[in-house]
Amino acid sequence: MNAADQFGMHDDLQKLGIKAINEGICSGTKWQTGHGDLINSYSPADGKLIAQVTQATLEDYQQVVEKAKSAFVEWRKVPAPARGEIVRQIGLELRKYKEPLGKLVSYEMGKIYQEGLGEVQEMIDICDFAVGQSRQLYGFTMHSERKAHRMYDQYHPLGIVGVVSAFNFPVAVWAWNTMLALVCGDVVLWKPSSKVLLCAIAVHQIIAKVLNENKVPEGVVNLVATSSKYLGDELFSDPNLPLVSFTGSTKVGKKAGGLIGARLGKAILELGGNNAIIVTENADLEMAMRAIVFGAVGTCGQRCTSTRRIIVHESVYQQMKDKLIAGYQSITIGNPLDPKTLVGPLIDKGAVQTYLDALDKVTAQGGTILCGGSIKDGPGFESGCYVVPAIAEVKNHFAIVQDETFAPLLYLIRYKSLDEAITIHNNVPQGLSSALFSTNLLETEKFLSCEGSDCGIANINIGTSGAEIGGAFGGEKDTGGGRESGSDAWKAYMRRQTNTINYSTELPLAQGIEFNV
Ligand code: UN1
Repeated sequence: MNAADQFGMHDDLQKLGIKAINEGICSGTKWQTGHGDLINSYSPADGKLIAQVTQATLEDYQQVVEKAKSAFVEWRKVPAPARGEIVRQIGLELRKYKEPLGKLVSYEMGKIYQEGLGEVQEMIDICDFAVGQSRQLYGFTMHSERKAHRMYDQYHPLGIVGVVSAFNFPVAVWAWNTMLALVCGDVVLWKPSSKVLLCAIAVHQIIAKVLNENKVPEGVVNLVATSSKYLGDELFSDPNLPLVSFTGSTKVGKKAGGLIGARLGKAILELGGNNAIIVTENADLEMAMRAIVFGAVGTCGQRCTSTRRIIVHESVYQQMKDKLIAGYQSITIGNPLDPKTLVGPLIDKGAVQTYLDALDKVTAQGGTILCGGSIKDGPGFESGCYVVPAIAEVKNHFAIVQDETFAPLLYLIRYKSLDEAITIHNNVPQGLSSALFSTNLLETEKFLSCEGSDCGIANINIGTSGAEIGGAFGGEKDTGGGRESGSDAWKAYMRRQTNTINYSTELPLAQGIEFNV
């Protein structure tokens, strides 16, 4: 019995409407066969072919864009709370499919089932958030400097929002963007990572019922399942997409940002992180250990928020190191669908090679591997994607430490003073997530002050990963500067307009200018 049968995956694929060969284009409720080659989706859990998808071509994409453009003209006129009602119903539908969808995320991407469920929960949470937001698309009102004048700003829908998501969050990233975009009156075109297309197809199968029952026009929520063989730069350069939200590597993000910027489009870039936790001499080391292990080995180190560097005060360094090594030794590695597993596979063999290369570089640059770093083989590990998470002692300036390795490789760095720790912390190109463990107010407040962490997310006594949807999510520097999800991130999905109204019979000019004609 293979892993899929053992954990009831076949029944779940059926529940989610996944067939042996799946159409790759959806405009809401209508599916279309892409004109490109078939693409295979293999599970990193057992190496088995799950199903195939007919890829969309550039021409298919262009047709979807045309349909989306017409749909936008209708959708923007639907009152925002009525758009929110559609999102509310999508949230209810996702609740019904939380288990099968969570399981497919786990099986197709490789994160453990608990994290697959967590990802679907993030989708549900952002639906609830967006429903409330649909009645709160507020602008400000201002007092005019002119008599009998009134000023305010308001937010209008933007148009087509392109969502280009990465393999590591196959469904949640779409939801953070799409639920806000929908209540804002935008239409969405989703290009998911070609490594996890079945998750995207399942999501569209789930929401089709709601779109159908509410007669949402075709072209409001679109899926273009394809790979870079057919579509990449064209999407970023497409002037029909006023906003593109891109999640992926800094390398690809810089190129995407350049192409979007060249046409003066708007971009939300969610790129790489190099997230650190500072552990001070006043930290609860047991709590810190649990947060670090979850942050470093969770999702097999493939979150952009994964913990990559631990900066530890010299007085507690040895203790922290021993605790972490002991913590790592207790981790169960195995099939992500097995409830006992804490660490599943990497996404594919290419990722395994990147991990091995990074470990070689650590040693070559003067670091020491303290534990882990091998490939798992034998029964249950036939896919060749399973590795043992590693801890290494390094210096922050090593080239390999400055880079994001998307794998479970954790660096230990020692410090003497908090100022030095913060300098080390900020001394990387990326700026996504960060944390400090301490019970000392002076230390925690300094870390959150303008002299502290330079990241988009800074936490105290919790880890770097697992952010709640209620906050704006994103980071600075090479992380790209975008914000999505909660707080006022919705504003990026709308165009802003300042209005001045004169209700007098005079025509005074601003700044007191006299201009008599
Ligand atoms: C990502 O890895 O692309 O904070 C996003 C977290 C998740 C999001 C991660 N809520 O870890």
